Formats: sequence, structure tokens, C-alpha cells
Amino acid sequence: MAKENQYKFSFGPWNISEGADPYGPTTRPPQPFDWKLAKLKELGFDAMMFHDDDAVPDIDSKSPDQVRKEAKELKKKLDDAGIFAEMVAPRLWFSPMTIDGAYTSNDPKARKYAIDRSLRCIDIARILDTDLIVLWLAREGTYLREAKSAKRSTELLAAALDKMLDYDKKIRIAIEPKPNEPMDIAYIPTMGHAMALAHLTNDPKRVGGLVESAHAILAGLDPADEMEFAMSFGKLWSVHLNDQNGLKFDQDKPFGCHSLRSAFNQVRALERNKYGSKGECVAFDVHSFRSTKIEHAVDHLAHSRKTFLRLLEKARTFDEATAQKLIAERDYQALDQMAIEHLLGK
Ligand code: XUL
Ligand code: MN
Repeated sequence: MAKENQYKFSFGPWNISEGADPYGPTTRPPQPFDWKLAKLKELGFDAMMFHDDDAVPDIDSKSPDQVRKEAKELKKKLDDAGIFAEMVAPRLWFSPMTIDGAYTSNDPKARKYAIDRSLRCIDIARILDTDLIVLWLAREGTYLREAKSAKRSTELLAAALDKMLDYDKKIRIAIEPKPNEPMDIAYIPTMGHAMALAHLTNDPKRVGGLVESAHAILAGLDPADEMEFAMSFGKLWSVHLNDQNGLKFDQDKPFGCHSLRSAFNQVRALERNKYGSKGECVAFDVHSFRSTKIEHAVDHLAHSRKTFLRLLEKARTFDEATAQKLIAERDYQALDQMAIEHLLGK
């Protein structure tokens, strides 16, 4: 039987969305935060992820005191629900200030905005009692290569990380790499880049990573390998499990929707490296299909968690002894069929 308790599950308010895409309007009505929190609890999740402005809406129009006051109100709401905050992430891609980048913008005023906002995000994390700051470096890249220098941008990123690390000696920063979208090409496209960037900062041990399955696939990489790479540094601090059909826009499909075999290997990678034993969460960064009706607005989250737990059973019952024998014999043909039959079940 699966020991479900080893894993803690989370999602963010943005994972219950309204179905808009670049070609059409919303297809479901928006739901208030309290409704989302109640659903999260009802579905058996343990934690919520936050962007800074999920925690404090319209953050840019509020004073640091007001931001702290609203964060405290949110903390009380979470405590009352028995839910903890997994992480806080500065949303640095929405403001008119960050059209051409945040930490790597060519405009010094935009770079200052990005750092000030990141420090407010750390204030919120402190109040919500999490030490984890997630950075999806959405606009840190270019639409054309002549616009910025990769070396200068890397140095600017390290300097921005230093400002955050110095501001609060307790926080850890998990970089969530993604190779493209919204930019043509991003500066920190893979976990290798994230791990290397950590070593340009003044406290490398507090800079780690978060693997999102779809982002790894968009980089042409295997999500399970990206996870194990970060874990070999002891630095896989969160995962955003979801799925993706090939190299196109970021689809955020339910976990296992496109490749059950890849999902199995991701769960197996987490399980065999004891992911979660230091309190790391399994987060699902998934979205409903646009066609989903409001009465099914959280099914993709329930289903992703259910698939994870089913695959956990599969990882725990995989016949490792036979697998090792086949590996020793170099009989990968049989190993392949063994994995397929294990997933298919009897
Ligand atoms: C974007 C993405 C974000 C981050 C959090 O592709 O995955 O939602 O996970 O900022
Ligand atoms: Mn994500």
C-alpha cells in the first residue's frame, strides 16, 4: 500500500482559472479566493502556492505597511483552514515596468522596480512563514539576440539574487527554468543553468531549483532527469508536475495526460531519491481544458493528485530485482516491455 503521507501536495490560486486563451475570452466565471482555499482543503491538499499578488492583490499600489497587514490577514485565514504556504513568487512579468525584462531590463528604473518588488515578496513570505521564494524568470531573455548581452544579463541576475539573499539570510530561492514563452529565448532555460547561476551568487547553497515537467519538455529534456540532476546537488526544492504534448506553447495539461510513461519515471525519480523527506511539496501547475464547465473546475487538480498516487503504487511495486538482472544482461528490450506491462497492469 502506498504511504501517501510522505508527500505533501499543493497548488496555486492561478490553477483554478477561467479558460481564456489568446484567441478567445473566458469560458468559466472567476471564483473568489475563499472558494479556492475551501476546494484545496476538500481535495485533500496540504499547502497553497502564492504569487506575491495572489497574496496581496494590487501589490504595486500599496505601501509596505499595507502589504504586511494584508499578508497577516491571509496568514490567519490559512491557519484557520489548517493549510500552509509552500512558497511565494514575485510576479515580475505583468507590470508595464517589466515589458523588456525585470532583473535584466536595459532600463535601470525597471531593474530597480524588480528588486524592490522582490524584497516585498520576501516580506510576504516571512509573514506567511515560508522560507521558499520561487523565481520563474519570465521576461529575462530576448525577442532578438542583438537586444541584450547574455553575459551582462547573467551578471545582472546574480546581482539581483545577491540583493534578495542579503535582505533575508533565511530565505532559499528556487529557480524555475523555462526555455521560452513569453520570450523567444530565455537566459536560464534549464536546471543546469540554474545550478550554475547559484555559484555566481554570494550564498550558493541557498539557491536551488524547481522543475516543471512541461518546461523541461519544452527544452527538449526529460523531466525525470532534470529532477534527478537537481537532487544530485540536494537542491530540488519543489516540482510543478503537469504534462505537455511536444514543442509548442506551455500547455500545463493534467499530470500524466500526454505521457503516462514519462509521468511514471518522474514519480519513480522522486520516490527513489526520497523527495519530500525534508518537507518538499509536490505541486501541480495544471490548468483545466478551455472546454471545462464550472462544475468540473477543479477536476484537473483532483485527477493529477490521483494519478500521482496511482503511479506511486507503480513505482513502489516495480520489480527492481528483475530490472537489475535485465540491466546486467543488457536486455533493455525486456526491460522496456516489463515497464509497459507494469503500467498496463493485469
Ligand atoms: C509559468 C509558470 C508559473 C510559475 C510560477 O510557466 O509555470 O506559473 O510556476 O510563477
Ligand atoms: Mn510552474
